[in-house]
Amino acid sequence: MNVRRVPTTPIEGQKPGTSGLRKKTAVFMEPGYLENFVQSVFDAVGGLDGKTLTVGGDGRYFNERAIQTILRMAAANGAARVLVGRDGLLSTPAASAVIRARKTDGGLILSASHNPAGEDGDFGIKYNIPSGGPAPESVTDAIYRRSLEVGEYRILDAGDVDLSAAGTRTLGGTCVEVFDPVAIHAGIMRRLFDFDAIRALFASGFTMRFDAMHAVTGPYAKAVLEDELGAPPGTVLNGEPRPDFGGGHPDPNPVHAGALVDLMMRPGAPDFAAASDGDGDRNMILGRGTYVTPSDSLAVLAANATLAPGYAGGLSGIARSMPTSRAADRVAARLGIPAFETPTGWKFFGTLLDAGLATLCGEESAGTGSGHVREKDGLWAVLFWLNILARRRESVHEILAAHWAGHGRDYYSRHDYEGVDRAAAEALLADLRGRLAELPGRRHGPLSVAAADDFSYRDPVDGSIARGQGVRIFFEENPRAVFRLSGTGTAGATLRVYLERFEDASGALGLDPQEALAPVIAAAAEIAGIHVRLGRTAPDVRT
Ligand code: VG1
Ligand code: CO
Repeated sequence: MNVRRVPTTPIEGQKPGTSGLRKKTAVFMEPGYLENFVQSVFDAVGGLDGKTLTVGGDGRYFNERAIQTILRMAAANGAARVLVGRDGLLSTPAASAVIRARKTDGGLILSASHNPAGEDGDFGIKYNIPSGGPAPESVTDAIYRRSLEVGEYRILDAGDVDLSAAGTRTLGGTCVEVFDPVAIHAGIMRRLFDFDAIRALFASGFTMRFDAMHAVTGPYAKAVLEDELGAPPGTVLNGEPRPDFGGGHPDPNPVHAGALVDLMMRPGAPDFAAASDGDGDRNMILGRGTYVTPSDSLAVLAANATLAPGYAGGLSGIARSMPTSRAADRVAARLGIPAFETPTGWKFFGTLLDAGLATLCGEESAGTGSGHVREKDGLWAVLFWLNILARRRESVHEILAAHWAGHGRDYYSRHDYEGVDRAAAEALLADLRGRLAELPGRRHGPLSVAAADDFSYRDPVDGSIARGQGVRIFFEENPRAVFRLSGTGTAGATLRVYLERFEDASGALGLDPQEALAPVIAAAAEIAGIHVRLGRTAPDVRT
């Protein structure tokens, strides 16, 4: 078979954001765009000669076409072997698990996570390193630099590889191994959690709904929850992956998974519910009449971790992203283990996990995970909760209330202003950064500013530094407001405002979060001039 060398020109705007490269699907489908990025990855990691790669995606529109292109390019670049999930499907955590279990030289994951899919939607691709985690900035920068200078890409003149059944095929000199995407991941879950206890919980009549949102987790959730743990058929909702995710927005939050939240707030609701995102790395946790914020979820998992066999020996440390509430820090302090605060994005947890400094990690955006893989893992979090529920035999609400009664409550909400003018949003942040020194001492309603900074992080393992990771405003009375711009959008800009306030165990623990946070919300809007600068009076999404 013939290797073609096709000239390629640098394409504007390939700098990967918080998590890989994301663009409109139409951009990825432009001749040479995907190819330029893929060749840049291969070149930036020192070529593919004799190497083994893992490839799979969340099943969105263009998933299989992109994989066929990547396979031909991997073959033309001399790869020895490529592992591909059947039908080209692999959730992000499953891809991480396969890279680790099979010790491949990294992998390519095709996903734009929770961003809507389809011809008019978004597409994305990211390279994960051999540890199974997202590439650190040193690697993404090298890929970006290469994408600006790469002169040609190599591709094999060959037909499509059959991905519809497990088995081994050859493509030029490369072995393409198609495998069952569910098995490796399910095997890890079986070792970490008390499946017998969870089976007994379902057998006792415990009811649950898992909303896969027509994205990649459906097959994983059905195999584990229904087939293996005995949850009745119908427990998994929207379990068939579709190229357009059923026209939905698979972001597991109270707005985009609103139907599930409504179901759980009605009389006669199931005991437990969860939802996952497009690529299966996030989770939303609900109990009957109860929404668990992702920050609280991380804290509850950490406080109850020893109930799960995989964590029975205790935790080495807990890491959270900076905008995540400080609830997990309180658990770490109680357990006498270190707490880490990292910038937004899972890649920052990798070094801590590799070094064994942290066992559990979490982000306020509904990502939780542990050292079992190097990505956040939606189904893992759901099984962890089920393990805790099975062992404690209390409701989600009771577990949460007991947690607050023991540790106090961090009232928390994230306000997103979506699709705003990029220049206006950047000006808002730049202006805030310019005024950091003037803010302390200022009063805003009942609150006065104690300190303000722009978060920067020094990785305790490799010493790398990440600056400008978000403006933090601390108030005397303990609340905190954080401002940053999303790095995962593809149109305009999204301003994220993270708001929190702590109430100790003797305080009011049962307030509505938006009411409890009202003074912080008002102070944040005033300090940043949100309404004037963005022309918006309210956020689009509150989580
Ligand atoms: C968002 C979340 C962040 C998460 C990232 C990728 O980033 O806030 O916590 O790590 O998405 O998650 P941003 O820059 O838009 O705030 V996923 O599920 O898209 O891989
Ligand atoms: Co995701």
